[in-house]
Amino acid sequence: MQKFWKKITGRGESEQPAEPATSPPEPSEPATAAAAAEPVKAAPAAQQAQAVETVASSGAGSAQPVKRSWRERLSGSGFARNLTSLFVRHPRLDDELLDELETTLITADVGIAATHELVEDLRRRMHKREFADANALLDALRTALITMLQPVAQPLQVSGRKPFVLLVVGVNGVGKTTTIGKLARRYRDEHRHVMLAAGDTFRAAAVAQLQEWGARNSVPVIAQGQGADSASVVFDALQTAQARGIDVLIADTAGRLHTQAGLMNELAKVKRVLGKVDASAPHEVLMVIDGTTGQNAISQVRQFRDATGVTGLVVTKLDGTARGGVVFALAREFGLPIRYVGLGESAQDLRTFDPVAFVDGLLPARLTG
Ligand SMILES: Nc1nc2c(ncn2[C@@H]2O[C@H](COP(=O)(O)OP(=O)(O)O)[C@@H](O)[C@H]2O)c(=O)[nH]1
Ligand SMILES: [Mg+2]
Repeated sequence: MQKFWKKITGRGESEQPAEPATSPPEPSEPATAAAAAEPVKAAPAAQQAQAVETVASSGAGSAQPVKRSWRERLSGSGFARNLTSLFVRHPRLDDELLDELETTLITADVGIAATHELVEDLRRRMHKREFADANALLDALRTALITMLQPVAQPLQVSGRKPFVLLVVGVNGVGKTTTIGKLARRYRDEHRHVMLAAGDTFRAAAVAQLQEWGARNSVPVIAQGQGADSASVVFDALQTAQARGIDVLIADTAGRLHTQAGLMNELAKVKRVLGKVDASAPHEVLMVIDGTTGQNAISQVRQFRDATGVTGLVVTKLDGTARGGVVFALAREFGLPIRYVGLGESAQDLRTFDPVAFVDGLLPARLTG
């Protein structure tokens, strides 16, 4: 188990103190003029440590970068390229095409059982002469892939509660903080009052990274120093959010602590503490998964689900990866809603999960000849 944990966290222990604050690349957004820090008193009942809040004054919402299509974002991924080249190399309907399709899907981490089922169904239909040509088979594949994803395409509704509390969990490096930054931007653009809580207190850089996203988007960030009790930061943030009539509170958490059990305990505690302030909170436990980790994602979800009661997923880094098939494997294995997917590093690249756009981004449009 310990070995597995090392594997999924995927980074050497030694790198941790030196890790720089990742500054999210958003070249089209000019740096905020005056990132006037506005210190705010902690809510009265907040626990011992004094919360520090930073908020930038303005500068958000300037020139919007062009939002690129799913196909543009996904066509460069290894998965899409492999699918396209498969149909180019096998323009005719035969068993070889299906054998290679099977290999391609398994290589992309769709999962052996799901792939086998899908390919054998296509094979049976092909032998019954249901498909006139490879285009017809491509259509059937498209439909089958979309059908696998449709049940998990359940967008997150954040309007029902005030504040709506999102607890974001997942192993180190998967894109939690980046996703929170992108969500802050999205909800703010929807004219909601957003607040962030820097619950990853394990690494100093994590707090700075969240504060930078907050400053960039004029969204307040509740933070305490490195090493502070994560549950206390989040507790404090929820009380402050309630007092200020915030619409959406998004809490970041650590993806790695000294031990795996320690992390799971901390996350469970954070969740419990939120429940003390608002019995219905958190309203969403959003688990972020790195789409390039392949089948490993399955064991990660199982573990976080058991410890924190995950209610929704975000799959990041689907741009560029050859292993994006894990989205299908996750859908089949857990049936948990996939709320968003990450198709790149800028704020616009976090998309509400859309199975049709996703599958169309992966498959070749139409075969010629
Ligand atoms: N290409 C790509 N990179 C991403 C995406 N989401 C996050 N990243 C990058 O992944 C790295 C780790 O992200 P971070 O948010 O710090 O992960 P955390 O440790 O889970 O908080 C950063 O360099 C991000 O820019 C995505 O959708 N696509
Ligand atoms: Mg982080």
